[in-house]
Amino acid sequence: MPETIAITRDVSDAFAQCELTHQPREPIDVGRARAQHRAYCACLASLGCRVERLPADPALPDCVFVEDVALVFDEIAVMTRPGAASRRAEATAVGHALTAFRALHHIAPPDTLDGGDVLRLGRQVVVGLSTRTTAGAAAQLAALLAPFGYEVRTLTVSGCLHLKTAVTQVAGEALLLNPAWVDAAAFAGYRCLAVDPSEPTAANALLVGDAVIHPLAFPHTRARLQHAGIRVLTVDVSEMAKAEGGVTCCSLLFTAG
Ligand code: CIR
Repeated sequence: MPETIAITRDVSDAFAQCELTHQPREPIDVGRARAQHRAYCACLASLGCRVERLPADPALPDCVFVEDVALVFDEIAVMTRPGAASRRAEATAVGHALTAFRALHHIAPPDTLDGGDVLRLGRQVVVGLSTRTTAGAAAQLAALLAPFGYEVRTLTVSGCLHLKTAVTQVAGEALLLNPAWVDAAAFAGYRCLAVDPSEPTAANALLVGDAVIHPLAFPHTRARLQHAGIRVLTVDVSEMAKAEGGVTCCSLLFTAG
């Protein structure tokens, strides 16, 4: 079995100054966020990942959310040019770490793309068009991936920050989604599980092998996942949630190749 690498980055001293789009600013306990992040890394390690922890940058409030700055495919990595200008400098350290594993390509300006808007389903890549991600970036990604046989399509995201706030993969043929934010009809051939209506932000789950990492805060959706036969490991990410982050956004997972 090829080893799964998990690139992560520690929580910035400036985390409380994170970008916010849909939520009001709430006090963030940076010490607690760090403890939660350590537990998240330990959870990844318990599932067999080799966790690489990049140091935080005190000038980059959102640097813990490494998912948004890069996409790692089996063949290449793509540095994304995040939609929030405050986040673009996050790419330097992550790109440097990725050069050990993949050839790097770049989304060119003026287009922007956040990794949280990219859902990979085998050779199918779904790109959410959001406040962070442009149609031009999706077209650039399609051109970069075409030589490797990936098909890229777009879906408009509304009501939430990223496509993967609304839908993630939770098993080989199963997705978890919030039907208020994304239409299950867009995912023909997949079994679509809905979040519990009382937990609208519960669709962000991280599939690692045959298990799913899911926030502790969503017991009703967790029960739905378990009822569907999915093994769930919970992590407390309450402080990440105050920054509009979830479980996918804190790591980049890929095989060493
Ligand atoms: C932002 O607004 O960019 C950060 N505060 C949260 C990013 C979360 N990323 C993700 O869900 N992929």
